[in-house]
Amino acid sequence: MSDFVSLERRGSVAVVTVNNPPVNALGAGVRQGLVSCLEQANADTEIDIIVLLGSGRTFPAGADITEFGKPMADPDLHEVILAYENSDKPVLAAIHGTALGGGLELALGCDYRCGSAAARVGLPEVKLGILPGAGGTQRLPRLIGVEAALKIIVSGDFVAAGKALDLGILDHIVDGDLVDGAVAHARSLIDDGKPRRRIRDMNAEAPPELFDTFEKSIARRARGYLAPFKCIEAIRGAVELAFEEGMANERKLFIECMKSPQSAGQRHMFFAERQSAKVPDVPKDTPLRTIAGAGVIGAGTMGGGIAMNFANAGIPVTIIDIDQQGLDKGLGIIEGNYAATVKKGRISQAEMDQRMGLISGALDYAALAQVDIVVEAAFEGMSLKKEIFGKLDAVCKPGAILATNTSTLDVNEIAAATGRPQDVIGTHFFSPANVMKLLEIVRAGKTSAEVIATTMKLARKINKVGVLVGVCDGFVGNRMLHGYFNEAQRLLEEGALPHQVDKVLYDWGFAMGPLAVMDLAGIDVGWRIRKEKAASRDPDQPYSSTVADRLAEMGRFGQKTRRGWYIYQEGSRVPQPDPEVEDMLKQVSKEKGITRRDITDQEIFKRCMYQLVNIGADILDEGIAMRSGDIDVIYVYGYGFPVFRGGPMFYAERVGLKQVYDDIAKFHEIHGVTWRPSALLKRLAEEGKGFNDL
Ligand code: T1G
Repeated sequence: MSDFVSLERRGSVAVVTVNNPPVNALGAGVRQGLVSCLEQANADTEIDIIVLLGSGRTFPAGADITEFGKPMADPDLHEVILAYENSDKPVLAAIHGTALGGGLELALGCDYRCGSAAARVGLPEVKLGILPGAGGTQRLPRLIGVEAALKIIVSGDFVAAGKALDLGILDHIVDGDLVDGAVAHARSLIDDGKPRRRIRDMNAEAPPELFDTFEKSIARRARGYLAPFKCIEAIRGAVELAFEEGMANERKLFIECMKSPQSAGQRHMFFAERQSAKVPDVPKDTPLRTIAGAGVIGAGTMGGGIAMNFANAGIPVTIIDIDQQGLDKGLGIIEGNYAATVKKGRISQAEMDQRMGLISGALDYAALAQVDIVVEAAFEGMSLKKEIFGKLDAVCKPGAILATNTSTLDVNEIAAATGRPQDVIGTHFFSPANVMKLLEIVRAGKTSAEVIATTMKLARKINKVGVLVGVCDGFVGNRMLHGYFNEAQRLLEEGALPHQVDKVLYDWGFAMGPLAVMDLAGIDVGWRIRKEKAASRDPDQPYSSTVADRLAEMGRFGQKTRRGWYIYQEGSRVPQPDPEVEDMLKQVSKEKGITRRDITDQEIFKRCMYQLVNIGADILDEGIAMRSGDIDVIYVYGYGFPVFRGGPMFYAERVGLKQVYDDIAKFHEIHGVTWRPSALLKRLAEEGKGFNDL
């Protein structure tokens, strides 16, 4: 018996229960308890069979990730699984919640596995930059076949109970109470004289070309990653080596991945994402408002995507637009998006119909009188937004949350256009809004704790990663992006070319380089915002144009005009260098008296990356972001920053803030005010501290 594992006897069935909330992670205490309870059950002559399960919300969801990098206390997970595999009496794993990683590997060490209908299983270690290191790459291929195991292990995706039964991971689905059902099933296994079944004794067979084919099939989406390919190598061992050799090979590859900077980055992201959901100054017991109905202002690209999020979460949503034509067009695009998803087999026609049934359109704001939240997604203009919020203030019921999808404007100023600023908040979605995971949630000066807590919770409900930030120009993501884009353009004025700059960031792991991103987002979008801001700020202040503005003035708006920094062939999104752009850059350098020079890839990398870090440090210093990890989550989920690099702030931490500061100080000397080092960065560098020490 231990604090973490209990043993109960139900007739001739021993029930071993793991109790280590919140997810029954297989920490040291659990491992010790599992072995001692097994010994007791095996020593008990009354016992015929052992049932293993987890208490609370789930079967063990893996090894304890917080133990990684620390000396491992005995017994390690291998020994625990071996003990269960060699148990004198048969063992039935009874799964509910999520049996993941080491948890599923433990279950694979048992003779039989049953589960509740809502259970899910998986080996998501690849998402932590590692691989299943307790026999998963050896036992799963033996149990369900190599191809199916490759898909599960390399994707890291969870498998629902029904599918797990079809694949043979589960042998039986339990209806009703899990413990009672599992004990009854255990008795039937004994009564039916079911044989012991050790997966290790089974064979894994596959044609050798399967692994090469599979590797090719993941090459594009696993670009830059280490772990997916190490997973394939380990599973190949299950086919080509004897069990023990395959286990040793798995161990070697596991340690290699665990020591990799990639895994450090991905593990950082695992915890940073969970931390980002916490708002220290909003108490856990803050009352939440019910969100049973939503409204969206604007049936454009963003409005349509936002509405789909609500419908996907089962929340009825009404879209308001200024005219029927706009409304019909927006609803038509939504229908088209769903039809494309049905075609890809990701949702059924019935699910599409159900979701479309939750989306309605209207021209009159009165249709929003009873909704619980409205998200305004109209054109990015302050006067228009104020007008809209004035109307919402007049028609929406007391307690309705009034949210704006602005990506740059002052949410305080928008809130001031209502008599209820405490109910106003920013919900900055990313395009395409029904796909991108990030939701930058902007707390304004008067936003109430209830509205913050409700919106953070809603983000999870609509399957977003919500990160809370303060109000400033461009909030966190776009403010940093502004510096990053501008530095890329300065590099172009000094001698670099668009494809050179983009290749550096792309090869490092970004989904796209800065110039290709500008072409995708639309060069004209930033241009119009910059012009509007310049006009509203100081009409007499000469507007410092960038080379991007020169492109816009040439009518090169990016992919939408098939000309931007690159040229795009009809129907293609493949960027091709355009000599006309190179000529324009040379012209601008000449006008600015800049002698163009060869610029190294390393300088390009540092100048782009350290703009993100330096501005990120200012944002932390100002309290616009609560944690450096929040900034990392924003960049990985919103801006295509490679997850295996852990985010810009984590990356800087790994380089060492002293080194980063010294490089920035040098850039400041050479390139001037755009490189004024962040005061926080300077302080941490001098004190030999990191962002995590904050
Ligand atoms: N170890 C330690 N803490 C964990 C944990 C784990 N494996 N999983 C979750 N937590 C913490 C988490 O940080 C949070 O803490 C709380 O539990 C609730 O989590 C040898 C080596 C299970 C699907 O990768 O995917 O086994 O923030 O907010 O949304 O091969 O957690 O409250 O302080 O995410 O309901 C493999 C990781 C490990 C699964 C639940 N296992 N976990 O999701 O809650 S590697 C995984 C999840 C391994 C072996 C290898 C999810 C979840 P706090 P949560 P949730």
